[in-house]
Amino acid sequence: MNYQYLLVDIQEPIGILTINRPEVLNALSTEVMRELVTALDAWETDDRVGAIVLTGNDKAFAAGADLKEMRVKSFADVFLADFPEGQRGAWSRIAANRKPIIAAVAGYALGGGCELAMACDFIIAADNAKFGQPEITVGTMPGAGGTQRLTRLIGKSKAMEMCLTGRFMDATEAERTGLVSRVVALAGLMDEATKTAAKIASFSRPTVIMIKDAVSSADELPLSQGILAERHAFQSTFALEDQKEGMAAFLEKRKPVFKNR
Ligand code: DAK
Repeated sequence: MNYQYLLVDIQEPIGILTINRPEVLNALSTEVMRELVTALDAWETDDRVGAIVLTGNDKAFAAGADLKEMRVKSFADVFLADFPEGQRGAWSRIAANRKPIIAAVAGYALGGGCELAMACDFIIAADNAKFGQPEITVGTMPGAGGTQRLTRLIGKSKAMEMCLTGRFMDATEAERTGLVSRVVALAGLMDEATKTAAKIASFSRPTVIMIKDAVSSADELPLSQGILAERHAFQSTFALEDQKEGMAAFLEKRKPVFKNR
């Protein structure tokens, strides 16, 4: 598959997707999102890929949905087509991908770009990263999870302030508030992100999926149901050869060899 706006690189056991529209700070047009969903859907069932890094360039992860594309649309256009047409559900589909996805964010992650980073499983940020939901400054509002995922990640007060003022948050504040898992020097961002992805991909794949599902459900489930679902998933890992191998390897003081079985 040839992509116009994505660089696609499989370095087994990980896949690296780079949004490549630098002239407009990686603005997320319908076509960019279509390509992203296509690539991520393909990797969901690709055994060569155990974890994914999604990134942009040093200046921008993505500065939002494409304002040029949106500018001319009427209410009837966006409502009837459930705009962004072709992007419908894209952010949710990315969040629901079974493979862990790390957003490696340098520069701007704004609007739909911030929402895209938050739809990933966690964010590693470069020290020049800037996050924001500036839709209000262009007369609209977040539409792909900004009011919901941001609020769950950093709490109502800060999310409300960011969505109502369009203020950007720098990397230090993003780490302090829990929006990102870690901040690293810009020069080391991809090294850190790919090493982290490779580490995840080295573990038992079924276990990785169960952990991703369990953590992801924490936002949706009441605590007692989440704890129960977690316990049942934990117990089901005992049906895996990899659980026997992992514990045997520890006790025999050797590295485990996981077979994803
Ligand atoms: N769209 C289109 N072009 C963009 C863009 C964008 N979001 N952001 C930047 N560009 C373009 C600029 O127009 C400029 O193009 P030329 O003038 O060179 O042709 C080029 O990128 C470089 O930008 P600047 O010259 O502005 O660069 P600066 O360094 O001076 O400023 C900036 C960087 C990031 C502060 C600034 O570009 C900026 O404020 N950009 C707009 C940020 C923004 O407002 N983003 C939110 C857009 S609304 C939904 C899904 C998603 C969404 C909604 C619904 N559903 C699923 C329902 C999302 C909505 C949004 O994201």
